[in-house]
Amino acid sequence: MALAYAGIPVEIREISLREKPLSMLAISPKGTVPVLQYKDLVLEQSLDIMKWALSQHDPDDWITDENSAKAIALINANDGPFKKLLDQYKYSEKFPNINVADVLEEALEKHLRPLNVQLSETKFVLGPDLSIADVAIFPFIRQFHMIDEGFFSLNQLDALKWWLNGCIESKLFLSVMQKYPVWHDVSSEKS
Ligand SMILES: N[C@@H](CCC(=O)N[C@@H](CS)C(=O)NCC(=O)O)C(=O)O
Repeated sequence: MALAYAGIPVEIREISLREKPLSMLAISPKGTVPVLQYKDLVLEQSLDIMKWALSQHDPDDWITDENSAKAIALINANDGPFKKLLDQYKYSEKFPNINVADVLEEALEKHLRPLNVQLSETKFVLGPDLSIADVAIFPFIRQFHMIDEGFFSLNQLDALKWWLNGCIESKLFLSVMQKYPVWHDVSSEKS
């Protein structure tokens, strides 16, 4: 989304995580996606890719000197502790010693409710305008919501649900959230 918003043309190579292309591992041996390659630059973290895209072009001020500290703090809370809870919830069979009810309680009290309170006051997580924090966080909230769509209503997370719907229905998200053909290195040799 950040790349599209910044107007940076990219060749998207969708990959199979079960069969990672050697061309990808050659530039990024850690083997996670996304990876961005531009000339000699290789970025291996989503947030680094977002920040780089915005450093090229950020017409609506998604990140500014004023909002960046708060944005990064929210994104770190999301990418660290919330992502851990999301994985425990989403792949609960892999965590037999963890009680899903405890996971949900912690996600609710430490992450979802505070976001809901903020979003009851402002349209976006940092204030009246969309920022890097909204775009970095909502895909994880979307995944959480997809596991049990009744959970948000049950827990009166109405503002959070409203915000999430707005993000999911946005032109920008719809424009990038498409199915792409899976890249195979051999096809590059053929073409
Ligand atoms: N912190 C990294 C996380 C990247 C990550 O874990 N990506 C997952 C897919 S969402 C992955 O590539 N996993 C590798 C695998 O499953 O083999 C980022 O934001 O870029």
